[in-house]
Amino acid sequence: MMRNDWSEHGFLLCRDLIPADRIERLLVEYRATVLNADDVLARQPRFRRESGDSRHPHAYDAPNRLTEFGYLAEGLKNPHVLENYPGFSGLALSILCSREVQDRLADLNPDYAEYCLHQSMFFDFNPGTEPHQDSYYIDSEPRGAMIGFWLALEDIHVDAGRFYVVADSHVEGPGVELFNADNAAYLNALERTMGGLEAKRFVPDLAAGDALIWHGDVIHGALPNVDPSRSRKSLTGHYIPTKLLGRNRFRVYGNTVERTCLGMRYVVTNRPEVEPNRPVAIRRNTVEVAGESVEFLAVRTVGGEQAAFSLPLGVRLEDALGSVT
Ligand SMILES: O=C(O)CCC(=O)C(=O)O
Repeated sequence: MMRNDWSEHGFLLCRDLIPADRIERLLVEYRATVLNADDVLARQPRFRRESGDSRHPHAYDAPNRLTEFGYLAEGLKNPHVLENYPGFSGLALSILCSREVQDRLADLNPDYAEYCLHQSMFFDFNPGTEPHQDSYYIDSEPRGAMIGFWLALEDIHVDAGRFYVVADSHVEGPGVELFNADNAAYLNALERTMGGLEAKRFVPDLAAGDALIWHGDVIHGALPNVDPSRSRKSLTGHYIPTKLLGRNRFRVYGNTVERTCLGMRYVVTNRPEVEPNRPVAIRRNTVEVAGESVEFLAVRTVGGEQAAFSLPLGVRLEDALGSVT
């Protein structure tokens, strides 16, 4: 089977996409700040069947919990808009919105030259991720144009819980009819489907800087971690063509608040109607990243989830970070 054929198999393996020095900068900043954070951060819910939640939780807030080996036990939701960690968010954004990512996305479908980053995740450690399709949780409106992106931030050890995609499952997997099922029923159905698709599970050996890109309907997940001394550092983005709106199973995101980084749109929040997007505090931050002084503007808006981040007016991220192309 050709492993790299986007149109046929629904995913793309990109070796050496992001240079090591940019990943190292992000991890240096992560270890210096976020890993030791004592505030409450937005977490990415695991795709758990036992949650019994018919409305899959959007996110939850929790203080850092470290594993016995000192890794962050729970993944971060939307690391690109952490108001208290603008250096980390800026570096994550500079990767997620990089020219390298933009170019790969633009090549996928002639109808969509430009994409917007709608959601992101950062993992230091991962106990395993149940097989799922992103389009159950986040998709474009009309459906079918959402793209997932997973970047290895270190060489992922075979025992660390490698990420996988199931080739062709965007065509052979369950369709949207299953999307009426609640989260637990959906994940159970997916597991049954996986039985028939096992032979098509592709578990690449990813080194730092390698990435996988997949169609939103492609089934994917991560194998269980079998050696807790192994971290599994990764950065994920979910992108939707700028021409289209985003949506979840319940509603269309008709009113997202967006900003631009390196020429790419990114969503600050898709819930402005819940908490109005009114800045209540603006702070200028200067952080040292790998010996360089990087200046950012942190914007807090009404309500915790409205946390926003942006560069000071007139300062381009390239200028702040040095060349990132
Ligand atoms: O990194 C993981 O294990 C989960 C990520 C994922 O499922 C996603 O990006 O959609």
